[in-house]
Amino acid sequence: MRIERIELREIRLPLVHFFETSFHRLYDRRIVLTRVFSEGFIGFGEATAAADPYYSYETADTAWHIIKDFIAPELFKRPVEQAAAVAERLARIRGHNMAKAAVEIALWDLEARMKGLPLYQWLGGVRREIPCGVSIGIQDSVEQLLDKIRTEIDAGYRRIKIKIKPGWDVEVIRRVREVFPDILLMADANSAYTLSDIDLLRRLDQFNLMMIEQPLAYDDILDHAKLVRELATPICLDESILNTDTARKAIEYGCCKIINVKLGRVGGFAEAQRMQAYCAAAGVPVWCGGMLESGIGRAHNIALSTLPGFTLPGDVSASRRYFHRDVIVPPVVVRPDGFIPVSQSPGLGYEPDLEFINQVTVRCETLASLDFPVRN
Ligand code: OSB
Ligand code: MG
Repeated sequence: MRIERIELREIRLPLVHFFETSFHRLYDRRIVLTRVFSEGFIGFGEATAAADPYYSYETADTAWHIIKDFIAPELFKRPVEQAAAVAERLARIRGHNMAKAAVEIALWDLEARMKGLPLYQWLGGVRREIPCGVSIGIQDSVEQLLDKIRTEIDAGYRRIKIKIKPGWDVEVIRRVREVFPDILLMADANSAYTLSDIDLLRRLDQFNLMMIEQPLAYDDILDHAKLVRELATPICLDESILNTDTARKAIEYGCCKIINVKLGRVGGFAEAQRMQAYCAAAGVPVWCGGMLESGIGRAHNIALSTLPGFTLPGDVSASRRYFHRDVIVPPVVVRPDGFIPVSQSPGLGYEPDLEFINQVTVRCETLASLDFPVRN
């Protein structure tokens, strides 16, 4: 494929409800969308970087910079044989996985459209419906949290994840368990604890949690191995797993029992496929994480969730939980049984709503190959 143009576009979308994690409270999203043009086809992607560097060092602005100044020039040099080979072409750029993924996943969409196949099939997905969980942020009160859990259970979601941080942990989970003794429940700390909190973390064992996600530092794996040995509850890693090699080390050194796979964090579909295959062979379950994506990133997450190893419900939920209006038509809808049926249309399976996207765009820039110049 000869890549002719890459369009970068920043949109802003207010969230239906604020989303609070151990590192910030968020009211709206700044999202960088990508469009890749080749041979009359267009592929769509999304950078999962947030506006701020609190989940990872990448931001919407660093993604823009890295795509514009390094990724696009590299891809314009010569044709890419296939989407699966793009990550290798970009390997010289260290880190910046979300920037890389924003372009790579668009190329997978483009390639699937060229072949007339649904993206999930082109990726080797095996599921025609995916089970959904939800991630519920820290609230102003436990009552508010209980209300939200009730709403999501009633909507059909099959697993509830709540965010925790020091001061919003043991007692909150105790109240949740009193009211909902049987639901599939887990907690995500987003790196809010250290090994000195071990006594507190041990107390979480009494709540029959499916897992505790990323309790310790974002760049740690080894301290997590100590925690794995101290707790009965399985530890899942998110932030600290950046590629198959860190996944391999985490598994070999006993740092986690489960891995959350996010397309942005691992640099795209090729690496995510490799990681899920490695984890499947090692007997480690994986699930698809979320980054409050717009419908475009959400559709990519649905495709990822159809791969063989993705047996646990992910953080892939309905558009309406996040946005009053999504950037795709139709929006992502979760059935009352808690599953999303996977679209059988070519590519992403959802049509980007270009008119609405234009309305919410705050900046747009087209990067062009010298062979295919355009006026900006
Ligand atoms: O840690 O999984 C996380 C959102 C933003 C950044 C990090 C995380 C999350 C979520 C929300 O938990 C997942 C979603 O609903 O998209
Ligand atoms: Mg997480």
